[in-house]
Amino acid sequence: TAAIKKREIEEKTKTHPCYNCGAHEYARIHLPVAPHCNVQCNYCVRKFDCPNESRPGVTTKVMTPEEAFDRYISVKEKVPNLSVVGIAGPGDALANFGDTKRTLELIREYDPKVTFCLSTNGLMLPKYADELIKLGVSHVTVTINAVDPRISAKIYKFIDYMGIRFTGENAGAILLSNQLNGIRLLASQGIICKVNIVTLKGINDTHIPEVVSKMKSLGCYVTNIMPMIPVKGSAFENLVPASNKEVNAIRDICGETMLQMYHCRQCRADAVGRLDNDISLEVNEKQQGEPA
Ligand code: CLF
Ligand code: SF4
Repeated sequence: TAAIKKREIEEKTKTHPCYNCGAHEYARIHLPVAPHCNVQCNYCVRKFDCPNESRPGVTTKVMTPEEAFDRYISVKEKVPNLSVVGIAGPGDALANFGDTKRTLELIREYDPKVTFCLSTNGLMLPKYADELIKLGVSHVTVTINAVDPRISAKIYKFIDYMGIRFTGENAGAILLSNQLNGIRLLASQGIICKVNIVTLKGINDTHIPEVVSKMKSLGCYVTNIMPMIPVKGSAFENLVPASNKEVNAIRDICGETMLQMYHCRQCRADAVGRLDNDISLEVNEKQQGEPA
């Protein structure tokens, strides 16, 4: 049965538009059920969507699991090739685990086949890895910007963990060890892991190849090196963002180590449709226009 499961997950990867650039005719839907976050990244302003996996500067309306389920059903009827349901904020999927879990349970009862995908900062991954697998999540993204707590200390203002707020290198060390152990737990069970890395010039840009080598050694499937899009009011609002050319150059170097993603669209936390044709705004408008 382990072999059957492995084959099933391989099939799902083939129709996942983020994990396979050849799967561009397939669509995904993000269900924005996760408003809270347990980390403060210096490039993020929390009233907007989590820029670890979403377009920063966008504010998404949060849904209850029941509302999210209704949206899934109505979108599934209209969007052909809808292969993936993702939970990508607007905060952290695992800092809102109850609602993330309920949403996936509702959908799984209705649709036994659709691929479940989730993105997280990884802080709570060791705690929930096993539950995610039981819920049928096959693809998990963790944003890991550094594998050295001294560098992490410059990227994260704080983490809230076990009721305590940690800062500096302590915060970086706890976050990193949970991210790495979380990925180990998932990868050992055949879950496909992607690591997002936000390029922060002068902070982690020269360190990124080391992050990628570590991810390769943990059995990650792909890394997605992204530009930072500056957000007004964030601690990094004045950090000069890396250009597409600079990001592509880092991807090319890291491509010698492992598979790289070049087609990320830095989607909204309520994205709907194909990566090259997002229809979330239409879907939002329509839903607001419908009688309550
Ligand atoms: Fe969504 Fe992310 Fe799953 Fe894709 S997005 S949770 S892996 S289904 Fe994709 Fe969008 Fe880039 Fe993310 S293009 S921001 S990588
Ligand atoms: Fe913002 Fe996402 Fe970082 Fe939380 S994990 S602080 S939502 S970028």
